[in-house]
Amino acid sequence: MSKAVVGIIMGSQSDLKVMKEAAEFLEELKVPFELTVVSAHRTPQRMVDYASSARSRGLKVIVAGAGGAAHLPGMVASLTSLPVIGVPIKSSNSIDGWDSVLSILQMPAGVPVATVALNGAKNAGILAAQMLANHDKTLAKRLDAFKANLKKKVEESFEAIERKGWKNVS
Ligand code: RP5
Repeated sequence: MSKAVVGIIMGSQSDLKVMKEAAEFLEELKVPFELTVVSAHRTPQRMVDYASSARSRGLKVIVAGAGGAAHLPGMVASLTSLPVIGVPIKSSNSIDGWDSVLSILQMPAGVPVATVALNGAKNAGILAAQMLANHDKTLAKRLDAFKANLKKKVEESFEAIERKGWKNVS
């Protein structure tokens, strides 16, 4: 097993159903990562220890997801100079997701969190891989192949509509 270069963390195990999409993407692209639960509110010291040791442990990017009063990504960003990608999660304690989006998005100047869409963990995984690909040509090729496949799927869909008519495609 290679050493993790991405740290995927989340405020609760209940976030895993969303956050696993980041893990699945990184696994697909063969990017070594670690995944764990770190709660800003329930385990604040663990959050401090995790974030402040992240760079020296070899991590290059942190993907942090949380719902409701989502302080984890911003607090982690305050404790490390690694890039932090925040995933707002529509959790059981969330009003409608906006609470989590705004908590993660509206960071003060000097402490950025690259915030993806609500429940957008897959994009967080993609963005983490794209950051790493700046210094990894093999990974850049895998990302190019992923993008080419996105294009191919759209081409197949409009070709099918043109060929069969819109009423005959599902
Ligand atoms: C947040 O509270 C977590 O990130 C999670 O999204 C939410 C609910 O947590 P649980 O009560 O399900 O553990 O801190």
